[in-house]
Amino acid sequence: MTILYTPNHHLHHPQHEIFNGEVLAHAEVPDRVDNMVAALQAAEYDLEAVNEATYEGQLQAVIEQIHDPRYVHWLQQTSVTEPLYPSVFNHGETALVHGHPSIQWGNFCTDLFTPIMPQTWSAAVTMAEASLQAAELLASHQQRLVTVVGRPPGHHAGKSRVGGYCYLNNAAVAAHHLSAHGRVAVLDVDYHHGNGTQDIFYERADVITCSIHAHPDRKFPYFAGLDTEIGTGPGLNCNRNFPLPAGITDQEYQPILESALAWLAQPQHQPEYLIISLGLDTHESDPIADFQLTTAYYRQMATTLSDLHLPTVVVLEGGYNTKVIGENLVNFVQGLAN
Ligand code: SP5
Ligand code: ZN
Repeated sequence: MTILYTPNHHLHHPQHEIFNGEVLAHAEVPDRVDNMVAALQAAEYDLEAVNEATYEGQLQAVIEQIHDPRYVHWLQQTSVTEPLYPSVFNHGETALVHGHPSIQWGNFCTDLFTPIMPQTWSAAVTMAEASLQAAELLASHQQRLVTVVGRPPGHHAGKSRVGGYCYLNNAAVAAHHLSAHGRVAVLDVDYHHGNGTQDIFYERADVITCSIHAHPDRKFPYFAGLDTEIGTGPGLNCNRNFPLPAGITDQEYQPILESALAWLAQPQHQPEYLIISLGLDTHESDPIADFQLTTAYYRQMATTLSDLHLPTVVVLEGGYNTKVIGENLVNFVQGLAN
């Protein structure tokens, strides 16, 4: 197994998220990845640092194929010296506005949890680069198992609406790149619905998407994640959601995971590559979530995933207990390599 990680994640360090007008400490912090890196190193894994774009032109093209190029250019070119939050949200009734950057951010952002920091682009593009490198290691048959450890996460970033601490959809970068080489399955096991990934591939049959998550009646992203969302056009029946109640235990999660994998691997789909959006916010101690998965379960979860015997890229998404996130990841990685 190759583990790629992104030291550049330190460039992006949001301080605050705003909920119901209240300014709260931001949950998506650099300590998350620092703890994962320390735990992996303590378990004697070699980590390969991804610092810069070796695939610069190709990466830009992939990012602009999965996201609205207007969003990509804007994020890339907007330089801020202070954190930038949206103030007004454009729901598409009028043309894109210009003017104050806080208004422009409202064209593309869905919430007050996802500020643009002075170096957000640099951090996000490194994570996307690592995801592309991971996919290319599979496509070129150099590796069958690559884990990307970094931040910011990506699965809430859709075609032209981003949010939920996500800017560029890293799992979609890997999936889109691999789709040129064979059919791809994306399984999202983050606590939150992978609405961005669903949005990007909703009309495509070459990338099958599936997400297991907290019911959106109860939790972010609220406006997507129902089991009635099954894809459309050529992508009909190529998306599946498993929205769950609070308090899910290991014993309750396991059969749902098995159903998700059976659905992904069914004969009509026949995936040749697997992308895992791995959120560790399903853990019993997560401060913003309400599932009850244990540390030991991540090993079983990964072993179950490895039973598909597909070349696999794991991309890190959420997980906000910075004390246990590393140990949980080590358990997962060990189970995957079984
Ligand atoms: C990648 C990922 O896991 N993103 C999750 C984003 C969820 N953000 C929700 C933030 C809700 C703020 N919490 C308010 C608590 C009020 N008591
Ligand atoms: Zn999450």
